[in-house]
Amino acid sequence: MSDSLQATQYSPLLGEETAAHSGHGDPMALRERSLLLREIVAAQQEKAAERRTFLVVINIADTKNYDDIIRVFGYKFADDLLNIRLADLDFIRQDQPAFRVGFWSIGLIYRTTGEDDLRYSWAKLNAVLAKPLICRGIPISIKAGIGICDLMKSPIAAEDLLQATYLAGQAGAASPTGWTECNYDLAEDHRRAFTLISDAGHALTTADEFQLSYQARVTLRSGQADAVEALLRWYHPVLGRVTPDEFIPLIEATGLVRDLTSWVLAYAIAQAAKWHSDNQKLKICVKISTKSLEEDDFVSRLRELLETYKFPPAYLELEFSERRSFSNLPVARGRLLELREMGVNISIDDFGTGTNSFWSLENIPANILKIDRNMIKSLPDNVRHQALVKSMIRMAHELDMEVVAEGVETAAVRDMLHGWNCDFAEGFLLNRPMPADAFISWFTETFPRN
Ligand code: G
Ligand code: MN
Repeated sequence: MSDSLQATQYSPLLGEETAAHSGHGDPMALRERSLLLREIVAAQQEKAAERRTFLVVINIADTKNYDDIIRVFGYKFADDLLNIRLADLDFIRQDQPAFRVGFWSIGLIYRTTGEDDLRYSWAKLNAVLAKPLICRGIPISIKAGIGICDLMKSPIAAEDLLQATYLAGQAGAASPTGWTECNYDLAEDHRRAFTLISDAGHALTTADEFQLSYQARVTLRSGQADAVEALLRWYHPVLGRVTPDEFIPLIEATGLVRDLTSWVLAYAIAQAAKWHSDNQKLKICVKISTKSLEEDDFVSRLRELLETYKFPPAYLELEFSERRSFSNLPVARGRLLELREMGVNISIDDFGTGTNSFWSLENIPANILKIDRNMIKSLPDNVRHQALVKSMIRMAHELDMEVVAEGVETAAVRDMLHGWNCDFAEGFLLNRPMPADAFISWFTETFPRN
């Protein structure tokens, strides 16, 4: 009971009370989102050829603006601000009801008969949203955006449509016109992301959805190879092969990243231990999410794994991407130092692509530097990259680090790197990542032991 009372007092989107106290004319009584969904379904079924029907979502400000305003001025001010803008927008309610879509977002169904009409409406809406906003004498800068969806052309479910149009509204804030059309691909992307997140937990318990592929690392000085990188692959039963670039960030946003990291480490170490027992003493490199490193028991779990498989820590390398930040650097640093102390190798992956590579060098206690493949790929015809890579190698050596070049695809690039004293190379020139059995037969044949 008191909940709904509070909502009326604190959310101007619900109308009456707050609008009255802020004193800005007739309040805009917004209807609930569930009612808008019903309207969308009804509109999708209309077959009136002479009329066009749109779903319009107006984001009065983006969420960043909203957060900033709350932080600096507080809720009451934010409510007043919103009421001023809602009063400006009152004209849109003349022909149709408006619905509450989010904190500072409203949705409506807009029906029109002609293009001119349409253009006029968007222009008028934009003009209102672009008006300077002054609240209690303070000019406030917020960026509005409009998302538009043609309901006559939209084949997907109402809820997905609303989500996609809301996202279009966010994109609208950045577009020169102030609005963008709903992008079904975006809605499709979100559905796909949701499927992947929902299925990841189960996939970890099945035998072969997640798999490791292996790619060798060659020592440029000798032409021999004694290290291998384990690369995670996901073969989804419906979506097929999904790349780590797609699923890792999704899983990192959930608690599942812990299970995934454990899975990868267990499989990689078990596999390498087996190769060791077959007298193929390879060093194994595994990429680890910075999130996992920050788990309290990361080091103890790893220690346990190494003991279980009697695997020497010096044959393990953990890679951390410089693109991913650590949310708690002192903790992460402490863990990395502890790992180094145990004899585990630490590398900075994707080096040269982050926004602050010097920061990584200064703060990540790594003994290996992996130069990102985008820098390597372009070497033959990019003199700036040549200068950068040469300097990176020299700098890493001065810092007592060894250097790996990723994504070496041609002999020309390999020779260039060798000439600059780069220590190791990985890439398609040597081999494409392969499943364990295929990899080890290829490896034994390519690098026979004398
Ligand atoms: O930066 P990271 O270690 O996450 O990159 C590994 C990915 O790079 C793997 O998915 C692997 O398939 C891919 N890869 C490995 N070698 C090459 C190469 O020579 N060229 C390209 N384009 N990709 C490569
Ligand atoms: Mn890597």
